[in-house]
Amino acid sequence: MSGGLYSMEEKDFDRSLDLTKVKPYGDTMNDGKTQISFTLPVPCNDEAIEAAKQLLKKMGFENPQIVYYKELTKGFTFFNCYGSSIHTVDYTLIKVPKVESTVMDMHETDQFIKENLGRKIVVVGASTGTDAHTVGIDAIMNMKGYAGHYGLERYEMIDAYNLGSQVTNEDFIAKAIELNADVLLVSQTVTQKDVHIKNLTELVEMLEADGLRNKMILICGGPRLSHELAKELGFDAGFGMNSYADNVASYFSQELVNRI
Ligand code: B12
Repeated sequence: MSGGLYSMEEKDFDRSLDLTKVKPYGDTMNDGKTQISFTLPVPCNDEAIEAAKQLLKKMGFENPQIVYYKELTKGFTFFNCYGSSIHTVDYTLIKVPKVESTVMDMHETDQFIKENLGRKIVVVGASTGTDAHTVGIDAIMNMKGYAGHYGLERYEMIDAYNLGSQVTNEDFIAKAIELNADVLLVSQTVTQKDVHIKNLTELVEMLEADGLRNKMILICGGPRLSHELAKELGFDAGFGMNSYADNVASYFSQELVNRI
């Protein structure tokens, strides 16, 4: 393309996109091409391949193809497959609840806190319950940061305390009281049998019982958490994949100022 003009092919391409009926894109608009992988608990043989194809058809994929398969262990077969989705979604009707704040970098947030709050913000974070995953909470809190975004420990106007992983809700709350925390950050990675819901709900209930829930900004994060779920569980905000210290620090500093 040159000079801002579309070629005939590009015009046709754009015209065939209907945002009320969006489906996966592979080589051409609306071809529905999808790659999917799964494991079936059956031995690795021709019947397994046929079973995988039949399953793909039932899932709504036309022209199912098995492009790779391998025995994982005796009685289990792994598949990589292609197919064309027959299903579409209406993109124009989708509304996703989001954290409402202006994202600032570390220097802007420090400046904002100095000017609008005039004191340091105390933040206590942990991976709670049985959850041993520390990389997520470290990415948000560690001095060195993550993916080019400095962590909260580096902020001049934030006192950040990272308690690590497998911290019980009791110990988490006790530390928050001891440090007079403004903000609590909870990281949850493991979602097996909804253990994250149990940990998060229990924390909210304990804070409410202690009369502390409205005295602190309560935030959770993790790869399978969303702002919508966090709100449902009684948190002020939730952050999922690809979130950084900038996002959460911007949110809680602005929210603290709003609450003055
Ligand atoms: C490393 C790892 C481990 C390490 C953890 C070491 C450590 N010190 O953290 C070890 C080996 C210990 C481990 C153990 C287990 N793991 Co593991 N692990 C992983 C792995 C490979 C990477 C996770 C990670 O570090 N991601 C990188 C970080 C940066 O990403 P993140 O956590 O999403 O964080 C970002 C955001 O989510 C967000 N965020 C996260 N927390 C917070 C908090 C706040 C407040 C905010 C604002 C934002 C935020 O910001 C971060 C930066 O953008 C994943 C698979 C994968 N590739 O994701 C499996 C995975 C998470 N593990 C899994 C499982 C099942 C386990 C075990 C149960 C396995 C077992 N049967 O023993 C155990 C559980 C142990 C326990 N008690 O918790 C599953 C979880 C499935 C599920 N949804 O439940 C995964 C997805 C693997 C899989 N596909 O099955 N694991």
